[in-house]
Amino acid sequence: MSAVHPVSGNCHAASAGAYDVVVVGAGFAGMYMLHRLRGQGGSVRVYEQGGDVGGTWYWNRYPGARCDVESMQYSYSFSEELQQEWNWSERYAPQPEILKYANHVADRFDLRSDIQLNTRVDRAVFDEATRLWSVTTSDGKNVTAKYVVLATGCLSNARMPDIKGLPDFKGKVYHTGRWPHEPVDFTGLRVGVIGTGSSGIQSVPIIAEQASQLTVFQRTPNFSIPARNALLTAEEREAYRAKYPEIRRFAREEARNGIYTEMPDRGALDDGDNVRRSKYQARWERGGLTFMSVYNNLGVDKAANDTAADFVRDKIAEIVRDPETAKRLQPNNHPIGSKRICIDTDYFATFNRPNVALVDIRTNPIEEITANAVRTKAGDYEVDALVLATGFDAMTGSVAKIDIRGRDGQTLNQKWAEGPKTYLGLMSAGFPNLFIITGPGSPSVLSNMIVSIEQHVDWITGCIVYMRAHGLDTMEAKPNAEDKWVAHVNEVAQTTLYPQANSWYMGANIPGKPQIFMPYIGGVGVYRQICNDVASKGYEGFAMTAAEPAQQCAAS
Ligand code: NA7
Repeated sequence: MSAVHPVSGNCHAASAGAYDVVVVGAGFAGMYMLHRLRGQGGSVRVYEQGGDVGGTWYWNRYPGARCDVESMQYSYSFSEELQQEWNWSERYAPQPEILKYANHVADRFDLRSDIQLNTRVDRAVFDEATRLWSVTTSDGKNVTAKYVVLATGCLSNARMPDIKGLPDFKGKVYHTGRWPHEPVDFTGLRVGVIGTGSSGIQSVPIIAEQASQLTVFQRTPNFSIPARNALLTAEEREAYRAKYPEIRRFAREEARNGIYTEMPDRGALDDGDNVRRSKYQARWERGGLTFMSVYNNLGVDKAANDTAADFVRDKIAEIVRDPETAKRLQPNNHPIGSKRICIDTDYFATFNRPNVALVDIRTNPIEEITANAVRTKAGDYEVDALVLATGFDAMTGSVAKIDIRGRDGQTLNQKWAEGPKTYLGLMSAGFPNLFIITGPGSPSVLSNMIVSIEQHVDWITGCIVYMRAHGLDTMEAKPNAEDKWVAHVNEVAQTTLYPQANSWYMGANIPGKPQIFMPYIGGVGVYRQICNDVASKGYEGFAMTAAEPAQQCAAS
């Protein structure tokens, strides 16, 4: 006996191994996608390669790992009960607490029964005859799905650097993005950290406290602002909660980056030196990412940007006692904010410790790793353990690992060979009923990820419900709408200072990866409005086909 499925509107969902929706990944995006689709009563299967839910927070367990968005804002807003009952302990939640929250959400909303852990999706092939996706998983199983949602995360494909001799190193090697689940103790060891992005900057002060000697290998110095992390008091939490309706509304509709903060109405050059400096000083003391919103033109005007960059460079010189080390730590090859700005606890001060050394590998490159040392042009640095804080194949890396084949057998990797192409960051032409959450071409990593995740999940859910209500079978981006969107994303990026940095936003950290500015920088409020307008015009720019009679259920 077959039944019309409430979500898909077709019949296949009733049989085993046939789902309406397959979701890839059980991080914050995959979990909320499941929850929302459950609300529509559909059959959903989530596959997660990790041993538990949490996505990036499951993998990134390195010392000092915490979110750079304040915890009261880096949290789901879809459930009033959840946001009122969960007690964040610190201004910036540490990784274990965020993981605990993810687990709490999985239990509270009873999500686990539809999540299959320890299972990678290896392949997804669109069948033109049935208009279903055939999905192959790492346990050798094959299922079908009308829709596939890639909730694979933007910073989930950890990148091992291609350094000669690395496999011959005799000590332990750790990647920050694939940190072991057992405790790692560096006490008494000589440790080398390669990489000074956010993960390096967060972990260095903690590793320095344990290691007998820590050598930090820096290719590009980064701008970092003090986090000023602290315990949250009950009063602070209550004040936030009382204001949640306005905070969440602002983050969704008005903020550029999905974070509730003041919106500056002046440019940096509108103030004189003293006023400007005192404003930067106030933000430096407050701490956190909002340093960049002191003025409204730091991201677009180089002269304005220089004033903020100079301020931070001066701070580094004040904090770091050895002038040579301070100079090497001062970023000088990109505008502040054009690489994701870091926030830290005592990063620069850590270089005042007698057991910490900084090696500039731009002037003194790493030649190879030997059995017990990092060999640079100038000599060997003996180490017992290596920490690779070398980042991720960002935004496209995890999607590229899946063999995705759309119409005419075209793979997504072939289509994206010159850089990712999407319409609204949500779909790619030629790949019907395949959605991407926070994909390239959407604000994604330029925003508070949870705000962007919730927006995409709600939009995709609305779309699936619409298709069912209208008896529609497939939906896909029209090539011309996609081309226009790609051009728009690029055009907006070019009006900013972002493309001036060799960043992972540009794919510049991966040798051979096409250099295209991947996220949409128009702001989350503007972007949400665009997506809503598209939906309200009957999904303008998307081609939709009606279900064929053969697909209707025979008899019940
Ligand atoms: P990032 O920000 O990509 O940082 C990686 C760091 O590793 C960065 O300093 C790189 O230098 C350096 N790197 C990368 N490859 C090499 C090689 N081969 N040799 C030496 N140094 C290298 O990753 P994170 O994990 O720190 O942070 C990612 C995001 O997670 C962060 O922005 C937050 O949003 C959270 P480079 O700058 O490329 O010269």
